[in-house]
Amino acid sequence: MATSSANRGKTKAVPSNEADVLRGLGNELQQQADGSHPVLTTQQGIPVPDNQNSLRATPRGPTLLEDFILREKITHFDHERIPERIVHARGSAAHGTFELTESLAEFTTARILTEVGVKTPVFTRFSTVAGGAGSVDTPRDVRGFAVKFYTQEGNWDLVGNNIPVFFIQDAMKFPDLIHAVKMEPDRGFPQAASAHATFWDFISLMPETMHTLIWAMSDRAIPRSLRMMEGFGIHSFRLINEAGESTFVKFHWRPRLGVQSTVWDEAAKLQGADNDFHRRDLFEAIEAGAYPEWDFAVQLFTEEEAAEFPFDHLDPTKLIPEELVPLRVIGKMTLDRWPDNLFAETEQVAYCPANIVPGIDFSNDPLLQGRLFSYLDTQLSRLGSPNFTQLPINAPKCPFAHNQRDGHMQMQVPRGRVAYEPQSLTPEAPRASLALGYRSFAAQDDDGAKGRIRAESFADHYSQPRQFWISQNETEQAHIASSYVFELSKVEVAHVREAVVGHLRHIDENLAERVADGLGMPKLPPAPPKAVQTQEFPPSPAVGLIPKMKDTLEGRCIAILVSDGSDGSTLDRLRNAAEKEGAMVKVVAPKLSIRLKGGQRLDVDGQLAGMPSVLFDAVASILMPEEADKLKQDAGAVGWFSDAYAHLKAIAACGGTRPILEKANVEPDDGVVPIEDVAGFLRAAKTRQWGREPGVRTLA
Ligand code: HDE
Repeated sequence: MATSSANRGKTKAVPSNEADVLRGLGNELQQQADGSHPVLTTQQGIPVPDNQNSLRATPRGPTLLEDFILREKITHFDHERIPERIVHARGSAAHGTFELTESLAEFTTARILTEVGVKTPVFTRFSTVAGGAGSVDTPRDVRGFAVKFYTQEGNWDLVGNNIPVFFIQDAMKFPDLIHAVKMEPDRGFPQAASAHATFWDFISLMPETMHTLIWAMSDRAIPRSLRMMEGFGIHSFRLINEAGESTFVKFHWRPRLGVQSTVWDEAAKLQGADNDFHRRDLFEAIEAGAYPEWDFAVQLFTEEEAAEFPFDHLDPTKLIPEELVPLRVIGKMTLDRWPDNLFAETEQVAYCPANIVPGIDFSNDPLLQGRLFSYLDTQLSRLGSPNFTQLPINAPKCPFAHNQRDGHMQMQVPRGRVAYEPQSLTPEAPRASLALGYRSFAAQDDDGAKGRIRAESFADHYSQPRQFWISQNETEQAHIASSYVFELSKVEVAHVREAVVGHLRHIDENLAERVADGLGMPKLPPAPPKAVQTQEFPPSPAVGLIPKMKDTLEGRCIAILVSDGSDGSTLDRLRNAAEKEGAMVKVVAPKLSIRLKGGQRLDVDGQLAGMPSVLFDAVASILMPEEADKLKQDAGAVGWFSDAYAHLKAIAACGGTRPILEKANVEPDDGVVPIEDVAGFLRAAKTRQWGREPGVRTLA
């Protein structure tokens, strides 16, 4: 596979297959076009003489119906859109590789999990769930984390999320959940937001949502970067070994850059500053050669061990605490190539949890079982034909042979008279192989009668949310309580707000009190009845977020504000030191081109008004006093500093900047340092100044 560095800087004039065709024909058109580019043609290959004017009867007369060039162009344009995904419509993706570092041969025959050192191509798509394809990147939402492994035994899709549990226990409830969270059908808003009545109405009536909900109210749902998110396969799957024995497995992705999130005010402002914040961040990192990497890890456990868990592992609203079953890192994924074309790849890729390879099998998780049906079904209407598996992004990269024929948009030309089995006419036609073929685990399920029944072992809805809550530090708890307040404050129906706070009382009285107080409730609403007693689990440090932030400048982006008269050597010193530690640096100024002290011209990366500080992890400023005095009058410039301060970022500033800092109410603390203290600034830029928060924000 070509690497990004090999591709960087090259612009493709024509899709490669088109170029091949032209070359293959030794087309004269190539020569006519002076060899530097091909001649523009219609889809039928007819050269286009003029791409500006349609064919008219007279210069001012009507356009002629016979203008096949115009008609073809407009017709194609009219059909360029396909239905967007019903969920996960907004996505960003990249190519890369997966490399196994530890073999699981004891547990599975899957070659992708047994052949150490083999590099398997992958295509990974991250997404928000609720918003449409054109919605923003930074709403509060669960993120999709879908990986297609093009293995030597066929495509394996691990279609996961960045939160390890899901809202509901049964696929039957999925359309209801999604109808509730999407924009309300009569008014068509809000877009990409869960803070509205229908979502919380559904939640308030479905106690099984409580666990995923508390994760979604944490800062996990407002990630800083797609590169800094964990990924989870959520459901239990099975691994099957040579002897046909099964071991349960949960799959995890761990970002090498550590986990990092934004704070809510920052996420909200990012929606205005840059719709494409996450997509751009992923693109820029890959283009810069800072390839995002994740460790791949598994939790392995037997049926007997599962029987001892104080919850049912087949219930997707439950996770298996790492303290109970530790993670075993077995591989690494690196994303190193941006797609050539968003539509052909990111949009047309079709993930499906049912795409699975020999040696891996499903579990009886009822949510997983429903998913096994839904994805292919939706893809048939989204992509319009069962032949979507022939699209380059979906086609396996291993040899394949089948008897599926015909259908809309058949791109292949299958040869021969045989498209069935058994047959005796064509010895080389494909045949099923018991030895190599996929075999389902011969599970013995014999624990009750048929019926529309929810297992009793699925009835405990509050113990794990409580465990999550008590595992958070003070800052994380304050953010969680505050997001409940924010979201519920947008729900205009009092009984829904009260019902949710009632549920929170089963998780933690203090949480319920804080949310009730934030909403101005005169007294705590009653807690609803619950089916089983809440169990008291010990805290699970692994579910925390702030402790998983990494003390590094890698993946961080630092802005340096300069203007006319700024000292170039101070700028260089800071920039070099930051870049040396792996940070990306962008120079910002009131104008796109400035004159440094000494008269030297500098073209900067962005203009101040278009580069608000929410786009950066830390900011520095090198301003002459007279420039700072001017900027002091500009609310945007003052906001650049006050936002960085309120979002708990490190700030380095020269003496000249002081007037704006004062106006922005930036007060000295460990994260506000003089520009000369490069080491101190870079140290502070690796983290957020959590201790500053009580002074800048009222939290629940
Ligand atoms: Fe999905 N989900 N889902 N989902 N899901 C889709 O498939 C569905 C669920 C996830 O980047 C759809 O091709 C049902 C859990 C991701 O293209 C659809 C249920 C998890 C993506 C669908 C679930 C996911 C999807 C929409 C409950 C985490 C984006 C378009 C039974 C483990 C994949 C499409 C991409 C997409 C159905 C629940 C993850 C409609 C019925 C749980 C990452 O088929």
